[in-house]
Amino acid sequence: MLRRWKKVLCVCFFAFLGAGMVTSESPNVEEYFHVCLMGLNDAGKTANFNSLLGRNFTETRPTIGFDVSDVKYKDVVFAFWDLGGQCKIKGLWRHYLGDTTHAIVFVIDAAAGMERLKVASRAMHEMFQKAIIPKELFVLILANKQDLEGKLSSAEIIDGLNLLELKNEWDLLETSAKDYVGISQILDSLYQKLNKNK
Ligand SMILES: Nc1nc2c(ncn2[C@@H]2O[C@H](COP(=O)(O)OP(=O)(O)O)[C@@H](O)[C@H]2O)c(=O)[nH]1
Ligand SMILES: [Mg+2]
Repeated sequence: MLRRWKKVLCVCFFAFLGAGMVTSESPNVEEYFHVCLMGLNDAGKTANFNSLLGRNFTETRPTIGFDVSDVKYKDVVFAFWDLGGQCKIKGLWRHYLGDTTHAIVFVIDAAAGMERLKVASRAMHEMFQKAIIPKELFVLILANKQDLEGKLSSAEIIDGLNLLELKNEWDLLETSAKDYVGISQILDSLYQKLNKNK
């Protein structure tokens, strides 16, 4: 009888050990990155959010509160946060960003003209100066609405946003949420940056 129990215990022990080995050798659990969409009202945050989720971009409506959805890309998951409201409620951004944000996607309406770009620039730099955004966060700028006439060039946006003054690492992509232009590059750019830094 005792022998039988010893055998059972032995089998359990090795089964336990085996399970441990399988766990340690099995692929990593998917990496999870939080990405916040920011920018002035009407820039196209929600439209890009929809396009990233494969929805029709016209499903946009003024975002009330916030929306969050996961997008799986390669071996990681991005949780995209779409903040409602505008720069007027900048005070909320600090809480919205929290300590767990890995990257910011700052959306610009490239077709709204230089005056509007300057407003976006002031809002963005104010956030950085007040140290709401930690220096190590990657910032991806989307020059959105590329499908529209009279859009500013990327060089004009880099200049108008004073991007060269940013301490954070940044990149700029031209997108059209309407035509799904640049949408997969958003995921690729974030993947390259965040996966490398992890
Ligand atoms: N033509 C065009 N319109 C866009 C694009 N992205 C957003 N819009 C429109 O711009 C307006 C504001 O977009 P929305 O995503 O709600 O802006 P948000 O306030 O930044 O979330 C809506 O009427 C959208 O349909 C785009 O890439 N091209
Ligand atoms: Mg919105």
